[in-house]
Amino acid sequence: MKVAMNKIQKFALQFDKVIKSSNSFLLIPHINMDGDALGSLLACCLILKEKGKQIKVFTTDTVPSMYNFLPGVKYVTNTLPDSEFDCAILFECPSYSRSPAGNNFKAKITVNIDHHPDNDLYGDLNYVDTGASSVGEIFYDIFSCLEYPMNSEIATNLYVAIYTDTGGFNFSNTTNKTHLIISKMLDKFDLPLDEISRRVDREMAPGVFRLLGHLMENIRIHEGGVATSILTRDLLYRYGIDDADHPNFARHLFQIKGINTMALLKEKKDREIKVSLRSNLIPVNKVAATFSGGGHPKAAGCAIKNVFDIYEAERLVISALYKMLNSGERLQK
Ligand SMILES: [Mn+2]
Repeated sequence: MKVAMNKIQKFALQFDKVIKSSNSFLLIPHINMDGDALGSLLACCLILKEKGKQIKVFTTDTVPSMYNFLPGVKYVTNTLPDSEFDCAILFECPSYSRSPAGNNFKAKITVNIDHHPDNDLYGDLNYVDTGASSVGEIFYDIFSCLEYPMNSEIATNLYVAIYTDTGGFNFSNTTNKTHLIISKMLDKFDLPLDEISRRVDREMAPGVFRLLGHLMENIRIHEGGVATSILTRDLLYRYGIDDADHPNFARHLFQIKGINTMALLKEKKDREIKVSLRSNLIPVNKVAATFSGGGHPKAAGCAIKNVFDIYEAERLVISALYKMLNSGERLQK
């Protein structure tokens, strides 16, 4: 009996053709890489290295310290060669504006793999599955379809990608398939789960921990279940924290009973305000889009420029959130 090929199998075969016909690869995670972008990228990097390919990993960011232990992290660089690559792979960059290289790289073929709903399909080869918990889950499927040999280092990277994007298997993007993938990996490989979750999730430097305490103490609760939190440069200085080292505070702050939507505003160096949005009631990716941002319906982000200060940005965000709340539009169940 001939079984019809599903979407991921079709894509995997095309991906395999590109891998086979290419020798040099440029791998790019999204700006402000997270565990999913980095873990998926490093898993792919190690697979391609095993195949004897030449790999260059490029970002303009430094690797957040909690991911320093990931196998293959030494391959991450901040230099982009002028030469042409056979293939560029972009990891969850919905558009070139989310790529640290923009589209200023030379590649014969560009592959775009993502799970964000606002992906604009700029690649020669695109795979976007908004139902996947993480890009890590997508790569697990691709490697499995193609029977690419995995090892514990590759599995560690995929595990971290899936673990971080599902909030440790807590968020609603966690499915039976997510657990099945984890189960299959744990069946084959002895992964140090406690150490992984401690390093990527629980552990914070003393100053970071105290800063989180400050943010919790000073969270601003507004009408209708909206909360905002303000992280100024001054606070970073007071707690002795390097900008590159923030963990994801939004998740820790979004735990107040009765709060359905929250915004964490962070003051960046050039007076830009970065905003992280979370909600279990309204699609915050649409709110982020009004400030040229994007993301997932329940977790999104944007940057606001040309404001007088972080408090002006806060007022703009609160008013955009109320606009969405008052429109009656709700997250789809
Ligand atoms: Mn992701």
